[in-house]
Amino acid sequence: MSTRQWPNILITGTPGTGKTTHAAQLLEALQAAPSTSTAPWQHVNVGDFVKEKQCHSGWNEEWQSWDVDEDKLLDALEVVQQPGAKILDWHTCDMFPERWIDLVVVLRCDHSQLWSRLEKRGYALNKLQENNEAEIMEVILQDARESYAEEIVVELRSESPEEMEENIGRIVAWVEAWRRDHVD
Ligand code: DAT
Repeated sequence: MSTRQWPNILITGTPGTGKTTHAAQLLEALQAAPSTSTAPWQHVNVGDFVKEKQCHSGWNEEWQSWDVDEDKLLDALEVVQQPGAKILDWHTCDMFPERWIDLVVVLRCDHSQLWSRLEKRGYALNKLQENNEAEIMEVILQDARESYAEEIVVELRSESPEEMEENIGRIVAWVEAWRRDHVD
């Protein structure tokens, strides 16, 4: 049982599904809502964190990404997650200890829309194909369901600004409910 005063939220999904956009908007919404604004909310983009804290063993040319050193990353993040009120944003969800996370949001997107989002980002064909297939095969959703208790994993569609707004509202309401259940 966590002793956190505020929950940690993990926003995950295939690259391009909208994690960083959601995390930024969620941060604003939580900072604005009177019921949640007293917490020191922070958005932790884990990809950026890996780079900043050098939790990697070098640049992978083939995949155009850092090879993550999981032990280093977990050590560095242990301290960060500890007080709660963190929005973690990453495309991998099965690495974190279960006790760190109170809600796992898995964002989903139609694979052809995802392809064009990632094409705009300039991804190479191997990365486009890998991510397209991962979204079709629901890889992240399955990883989330295998790694966390069923009741804390929610799958949300992220194909339009309206859906994003609705998702943010749902997550803020969830945080309010978490506070009622755990602290108030
Ligand atoms: P991620 O962090 O998962 O890689 P992102 O937040 O950078 O994804 O979003 C990728 C692109 O898609 C970006 O141009 C914003 C757009 N996008 C994401 N979610 C969206 C949504 N629900 N509606 C419209 N556009 C969206």
